[in-house]
Amino acid sequence: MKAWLSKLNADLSFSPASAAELARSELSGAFPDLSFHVTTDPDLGEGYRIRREEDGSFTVKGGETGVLYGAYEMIRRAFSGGSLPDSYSSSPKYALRMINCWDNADGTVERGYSGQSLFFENGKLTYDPLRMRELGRLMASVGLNVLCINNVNVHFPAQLLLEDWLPEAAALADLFRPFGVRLMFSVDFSQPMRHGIPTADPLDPEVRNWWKKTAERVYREIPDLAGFLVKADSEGRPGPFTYGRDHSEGANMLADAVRPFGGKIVWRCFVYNCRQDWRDIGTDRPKAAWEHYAFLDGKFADNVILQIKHGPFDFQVREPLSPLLLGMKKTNMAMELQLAQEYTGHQIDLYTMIPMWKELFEELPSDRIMSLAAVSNLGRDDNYTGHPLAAVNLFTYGLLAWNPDTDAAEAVSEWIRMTYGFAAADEQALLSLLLSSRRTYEKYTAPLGIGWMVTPHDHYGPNPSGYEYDLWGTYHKANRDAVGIDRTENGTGYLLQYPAALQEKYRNPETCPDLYLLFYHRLPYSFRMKDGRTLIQRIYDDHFEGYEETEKMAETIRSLPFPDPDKEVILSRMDRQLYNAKEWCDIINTFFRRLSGADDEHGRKIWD
Ligand code: GCW
Repeated sequence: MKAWLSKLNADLSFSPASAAELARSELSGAFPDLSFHVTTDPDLGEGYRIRREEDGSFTVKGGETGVLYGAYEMIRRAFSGGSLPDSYSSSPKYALRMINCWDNADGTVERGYSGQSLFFENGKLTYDPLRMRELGRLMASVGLNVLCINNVNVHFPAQLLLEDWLPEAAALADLFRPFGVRLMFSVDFSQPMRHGIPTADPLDPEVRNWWKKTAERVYREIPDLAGFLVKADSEGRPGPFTYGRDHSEGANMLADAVRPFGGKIVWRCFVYNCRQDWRDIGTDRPKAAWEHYAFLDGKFADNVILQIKHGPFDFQVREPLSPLLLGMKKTNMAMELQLAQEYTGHQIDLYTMIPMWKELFEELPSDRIMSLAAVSNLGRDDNYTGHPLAAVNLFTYGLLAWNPDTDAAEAVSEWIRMTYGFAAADEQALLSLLLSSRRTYEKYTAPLGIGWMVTPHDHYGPNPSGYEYDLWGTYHKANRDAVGIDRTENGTGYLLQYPAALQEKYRNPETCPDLYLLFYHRLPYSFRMKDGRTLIQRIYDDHFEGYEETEKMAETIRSLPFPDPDKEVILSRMDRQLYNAKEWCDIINTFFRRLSGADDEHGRKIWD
């Protein structure tokens, strides 16, 4: 399966010599009746210019990879029913458009819902070259250019990527290079200690030297490695805190090591107390990233990029924008998204993400960040993404990372047309279903921004108090009168981490947007929403609506002419989604009814 490129033939049995050669062969394969002049100009970098000449031929001029992106732009246009441009030029908004795989050396994928790893098996780096080319092609076709192949939780023996496995890793980098895709490795901050060095202290000369030598060796084998990705002092990972050092000291030490080779250190900011006592009301987890990093603004080296999850918690269905993304003015930042549907339906439930990403950019000026990263939803399944319709998230993520002004509906339609080529009415039906799928999922799961309420650890399906007395700092504190957390200055003070305009937007429960209400406020069930409904009624209504919308979605899905083998997977997952939506709807409504004692005004069934 070649996902959205299945209509496009290409011989991937051997590696193209260069991106320009690949561009030429893709164009002649896609448009056998047209002629092309593909010329490279290094000054154009990843950008390109397309021009239709008087004789009807096309000139595609760009940097080495720019021509490839130009070729795929033409292909995407034509294969999604558009016409080829007379003149068009483009270059990416963000230099690094990254996919982070959470693949382990044993072949499992942390939070993976598409089968085993594409890169690892039984403690070894091992891959099918053909699939690697297919993947490189998929990534290039939507402008993605960095692939971090191993989990940020670096479990042994994944450290060997920088050691014994370098030759195989270099061969993998060779495979991806013509597709404009550069590898990245997640590194273990304590890795020097595997080599007899008694410490990983970033200021220790021996440690610094070890990383320098290691970087030299790695870059000798893979000169265009994008850099290292680091999860430090986060959920039990080693990091600079052990040695009384701060994160700028840790990141800058690694940055020094990769600087001579043009490498970057992508340093994740997912640092919080994951051993919180639920009785401790002085700690509010969403405040953590700001508290750990904001005071370090300006201290990071110029080749360090702080990678910050889009929200202050952890990829919940609805979270406000992380205040850190607005707060750091003198630091390179990347926003981290998650294509893997950890909290959003495990690639069983339909959940198209681009409407959510567009909302983030309403509050985040696109120039504030210099890069986008997304946790991969890829795996060894034939269709790569487990659910064939989950491929829309990979596709649209690529378009958005190239240009954050990408229109959500246009991007999703383009994916549908490339993938299925339905008649107009079917296309429209699938488009509106995909665009509304996130809202539907949101309605039947945790209400109004409160988040969590999922089955612990697995994170699929409802368990309203599963995390309530746990260590993770994710509490809703529902009792018989009220639910939610006051995060204003009268409560935890989280809201004060934002610029004044956003504080204003969320401060007052009367004016706070409904969908964020319980993230920012603790409110009685009798609270009157803007539309006059009580809070408890709104919770019931959303849940019943969420389930009804899922039933309609299932009808639409059953009526659409999906080809095999997609059809079978889509239909069986839709049945599982229906079951899940019903469980969520009934359990959440029952949970709140038992607490509040409030009846549904419309007399619908809520269990005693
Ligand atoms: O919340 C957690 C996920 C972990 C993940 C972590 C992270 C890779 O449940 O599986 O670990 O986020 O982002 O580091």
